[in-house]
Amino acid sequence: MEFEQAWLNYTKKGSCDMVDQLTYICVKAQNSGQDALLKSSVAELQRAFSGFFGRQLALCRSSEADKWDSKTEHGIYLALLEGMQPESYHVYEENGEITIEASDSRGILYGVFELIRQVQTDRARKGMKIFKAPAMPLRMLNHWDNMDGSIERGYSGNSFFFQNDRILVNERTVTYARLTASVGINAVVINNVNVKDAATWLITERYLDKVRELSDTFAAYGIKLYLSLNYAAPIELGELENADPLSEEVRNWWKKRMALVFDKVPNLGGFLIKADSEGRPGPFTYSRTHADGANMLAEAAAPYGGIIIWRCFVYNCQQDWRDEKTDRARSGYDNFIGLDGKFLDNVILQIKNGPMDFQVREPVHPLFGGLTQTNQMLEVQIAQEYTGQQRHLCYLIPMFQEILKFRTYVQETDDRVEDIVSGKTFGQHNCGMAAVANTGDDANWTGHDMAAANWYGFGRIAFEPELSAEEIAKEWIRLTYGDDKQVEEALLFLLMHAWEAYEKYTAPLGIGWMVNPAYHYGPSVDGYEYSRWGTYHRADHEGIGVDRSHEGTGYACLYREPNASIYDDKERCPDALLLFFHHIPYTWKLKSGKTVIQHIYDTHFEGVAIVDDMVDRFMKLEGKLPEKPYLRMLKRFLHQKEHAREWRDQINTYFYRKSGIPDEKGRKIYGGVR
Ligand code: GCW
Repeated sequence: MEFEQAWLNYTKKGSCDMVDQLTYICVKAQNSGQDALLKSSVAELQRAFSGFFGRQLALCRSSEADKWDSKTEHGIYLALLEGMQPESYHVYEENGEITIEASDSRGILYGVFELIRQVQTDRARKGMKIFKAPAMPLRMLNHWDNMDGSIERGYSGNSFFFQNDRILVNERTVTYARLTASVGINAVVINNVNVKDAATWLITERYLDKVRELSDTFAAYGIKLYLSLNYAAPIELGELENADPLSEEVRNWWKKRMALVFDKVPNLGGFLIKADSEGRPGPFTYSRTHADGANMLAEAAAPYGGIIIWRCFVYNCQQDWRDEKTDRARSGYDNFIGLDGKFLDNVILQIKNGPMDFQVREPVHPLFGGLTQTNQMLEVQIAQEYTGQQRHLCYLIPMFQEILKFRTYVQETDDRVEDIVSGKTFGQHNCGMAAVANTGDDANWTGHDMAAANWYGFGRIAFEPELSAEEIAKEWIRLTYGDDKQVEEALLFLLMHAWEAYEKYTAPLGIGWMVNPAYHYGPSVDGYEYSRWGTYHRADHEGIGVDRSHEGTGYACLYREPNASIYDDKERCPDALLLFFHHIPYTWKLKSGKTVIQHIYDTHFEGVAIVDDMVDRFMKLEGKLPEKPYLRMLKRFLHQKEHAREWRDQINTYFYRKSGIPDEKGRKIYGGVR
């Protein structure tokens, strides 16, 4: 399959004050010839400068630097030196030379991509001085790719890691690694957390040589490869009768297995595990805890520096919809809070941003701020499972930023989610942020060309959470499409309004769901209402919402104060989350002054109007954007325009029929009560 270069598009004009004098790249590091990362760094610079300026930069080792006449020629220096924080870099200009300094070669590579970004955005100026250090230690992508080549919740083609139960390593893999590393992502899980069939065998001789090849390819770009693990592997590989984490036999089995795996793939970062969740095996079968399960694996992986990332997405997916006391939102918290402090140091709990499942709006997961003695990672999803599946535009970075800035009140300062997962709050080093990836083998990688902004943006905020969503969007536009002002303005408007629009025309006020079961696309208000998944809106003719206050399921009380009291109180709970926390009459007045029902009608009309405006603005770019991406995007935007109407009309009609309350603005709502 053909593939494009996305934002590493070095054909667009960039600028650099000193480019006319730059003739060489000089590497100041011992054994630089053997360091794959330094080689990648040099190659990337050469590629970029030849793409931008048609300049072939020659490579010299430090000993040869003198041979260039320093009066007329200058170089870019890549220098490894002691004393800087891991992965951090300096990029600066002095006397016509550009220097990139770091203490490790990953820092050099990130510095190189920084310089390239500066050139592409016309900021590579005389006297520039940039110092950057990543906020989060682990910046990870989780791919849900299956070995048959399909992708769970994949919206951009098939896997480029797997095909017919084989692992693929090719040119596309290298470009993927370059794109991923260019935004500072340093870890990748290649296979689906639902580990079944051939994927269970990834930790056996059948695949380890190929896993090694892939991990070496990634390593050249500073990316550690991780695998998702099948908790029941000892059984499913036909070697043991059970997988009890406290059984000596099972523990030894894992020790031997880890010895083999790390012997074959010494670069491997570790494993991601989904256990006792949605039918996956886990320690519950043996009446053991998640800590027992995770620690068994952690102990086996520890001698090799392996990390065990254990997911907290654990809930009862066999719920009876009649049961109003059981609350899926509580389950992650209830399952893990009692285990705080019981996990080994090489275990990280991976917690979804919200307590449900990547809805367009959810409160922040109460385990953030709940756990104080456990390594934690934030899991977000850039695959837009519930946010338009990469057919609708939904730029998610503004949402992620809200989550990162959320104050947990676990302590007086440095208590935001961002502080926790950066390791600031509790002094942890095994922590960070993971995103469920949105890539596939489509030529443009992400189905919707503009969905690439989520991949780009995720890496950028995990590295530098203080960047604004808008700055990131601008960078991405500039890097991908060049410096045309009209293009920048229009695409920026689209990106910055997309989440708001999507939230407006889909499920209202934080209630979520209302999608077609199983494939999760398109409106179906009652799609999940009478199901076993624990995802209800409880609408009747008087009102809607789930009572999660102290009188209801008590979920609101899982937060620290003042969050708990705010969420618990209908009057103080933010409008955006009101139906998540409370069952509310349609006639209830929101803080905006509107009733709930009028808010529903208004936002649904507004959401569609924003999309219409977005599409109009987009269509003015005909002839300004390259034809192929323009046509690809146009198709999706026209679909979004129509589909947003479908959402609006189904939601509005549903609530009109339920409540019998007409729209006070008299707009067209279909059916029922007159
Ligand atoms: O809600 C679910 C998704 C599943 C996914 C699961 C998870 C990988 O619909 O497809 O399984 O979340 O996060 O484990």
